[in-house]
Amino acid sequence: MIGSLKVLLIPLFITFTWQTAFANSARVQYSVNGHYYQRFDTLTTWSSARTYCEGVGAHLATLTSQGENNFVFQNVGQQGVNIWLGGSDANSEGNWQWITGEPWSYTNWGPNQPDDYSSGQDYLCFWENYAGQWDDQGLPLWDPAFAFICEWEQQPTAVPTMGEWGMIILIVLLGIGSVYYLRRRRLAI
Ligand SMILES: [Ca+2]
Ligand SMILES: [Ca+2]
Repeated sequence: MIGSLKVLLIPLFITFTWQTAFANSARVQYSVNGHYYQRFDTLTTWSSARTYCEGVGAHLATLTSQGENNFVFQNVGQQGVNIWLGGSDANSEGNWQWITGEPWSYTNWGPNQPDDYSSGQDYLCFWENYAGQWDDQGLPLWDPAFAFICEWEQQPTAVPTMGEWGMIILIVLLGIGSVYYLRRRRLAI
């Protein structure tokens, strides 16, 4: 009895911990452009974050006006957390571009940024110590893992978030584990 309880409780505990650890923001719509935004708290590199957003029909957030920047930071940003955005100068040092090809006109750099610190920062983020201002971070100096914000230009289809994927995988594992456990028990009898 205690054994079967463990089989049930351990995955539930792991699932709960997973959900708490990756408490993504809600997905919100900005009425001015109709786009949707969500912060994902699974820490990952800029390139992986970009790929993830593309996989869910979005792109890393491109903040092309003060209004969009403020809305996104206030609603899905979080001070104290580093968050990747969809800008880079990896192609040509100092020549910043949005990954969508939108014009690079509005900027909101933090004090003394971008500094390409130690000749090696090519990716855009909300830096944890700034309230909605930008910093350059990432390769080629080092490849840090940050949270990130995806932007959907149209109503997103219902895709599971990373946390929900974790839940789905754990439920499947729980099912397989339970069948295995019960079969072994039956064999033991
Ligand atoms: Ca945008
Ligand atoms: Ca920097």
